[in-house]
Amino acid sequence: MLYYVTTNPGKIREARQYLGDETITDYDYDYPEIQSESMKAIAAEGARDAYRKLGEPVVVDDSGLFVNGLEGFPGPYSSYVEEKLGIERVWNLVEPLDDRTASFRCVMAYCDGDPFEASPDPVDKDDRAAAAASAGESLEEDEPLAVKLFVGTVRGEIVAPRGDGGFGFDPIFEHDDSTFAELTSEEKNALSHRGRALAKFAEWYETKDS
Ligand code: ITT
Repeated sequence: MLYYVTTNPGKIREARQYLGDETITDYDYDYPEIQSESMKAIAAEGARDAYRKLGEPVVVDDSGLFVNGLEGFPGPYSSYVEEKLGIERVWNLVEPLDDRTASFRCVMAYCDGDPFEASPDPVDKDDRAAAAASAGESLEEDEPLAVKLFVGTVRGEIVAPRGDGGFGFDPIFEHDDSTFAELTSEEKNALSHRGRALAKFAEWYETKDS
């Protein structure tokens, strides 16, 4: 069984829709997010931490909204911005801009403790070294647990909120004339950052041990 590690029920709903109920179990664990601007580093360290805690194969999904007219903000700070400002105020910030284009990005990190062929290493070595240094430690000598990363992105535009489906920033993210909140999970998965990352993951996972 594979554990999808998140505190966000919206992510679980979409992962279940894509992978099927029998493939994943949700694991409501708030893994510590390292301070980094790299979503790959955040997801990789999150997956290692969750695997160490659980001892079972895990997937961590770190996602963010990147608004081009705001130089990619909120990006890795998306969760904080959604919580503190809310999507209505994000729309208010973006509305006066000439460039309202944006993208969603999802990085999925898989770890099962096996030394399988990992994503090109060291994606996050600098971040791990910085995190260790700020904690007054040196980077462990041993090889870190292998992590495989899958990235999905989708482009769109920030618009006034529409629709009551989805979650998070979905009501203000428009792609092909619909906001993500106007789509079913299945329709969203067919286009979205998460759906694209899930497709890459599912293809790899199916053949992993063969
Ligand atoms: P976990 O870290 O526990 O998985 P989270 O909600 O904090 O949950 P992220 O850091 O990946 O997850 O998400 C950053 C923000 O982006 C957060 O406010 C989410 O609600 C939002 N978000 C993530 N995926 C989204 C999606 O598909 N559609 C809309 N908003 C999304």
